[in-house]
Amino acid sequence: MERTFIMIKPDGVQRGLTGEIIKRLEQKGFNLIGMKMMSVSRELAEKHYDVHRDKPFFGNLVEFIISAPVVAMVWEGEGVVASARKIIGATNPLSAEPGTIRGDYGISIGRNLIHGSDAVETAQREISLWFEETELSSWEAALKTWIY
Ligand code: RTP
Ligand code: MG
Repeated sequence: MERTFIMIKPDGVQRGLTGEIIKRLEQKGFNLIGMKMMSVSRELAEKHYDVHRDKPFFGNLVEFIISAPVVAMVWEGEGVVASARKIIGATNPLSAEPGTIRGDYGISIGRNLIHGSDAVETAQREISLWFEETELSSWEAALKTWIY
């Protein structure tokens, strides 16, 4: 089953959007299989955003992610990587469609509330960076009887 890594960034946590964000993914039908609120080390933030290391916004991005706690999650379901990106919306909240998380709640590209893996391979890398396999739960029994 496909998995994606979702992180509610410090602004999403501080604006009280954790429940709303979880609700949207949950009601879509995806399954939450791991979650932790945590302070992020500089090392982890830099590894997570390694692909952006040479971009001008890299320094500010890392400082922001380590500035206050985030909620790190793993979600599972058919097509969850691409679907979660649609639910999240475009990187710049001003361009994000209404009805998406960023479109409904954000205005600033540097404070866009939430991260979602951009491809299946990226998701695998990010999940192993942020979670131990033992921190993830199985929905196997429930899925057989309820969802599929
Ligand atoms: P994310 O990785 O956080 O889920 O966001 P994304 O895929 O939609 O966007 P990405 O291109 O991966 O950029 C990562 C984060 O860097 C910040 N950013 N700032 N021009 C800028 O100032 C700029 N561009 C990107 C955003 O916070 C973006 O989420
Ligand atoms: Mg990205």
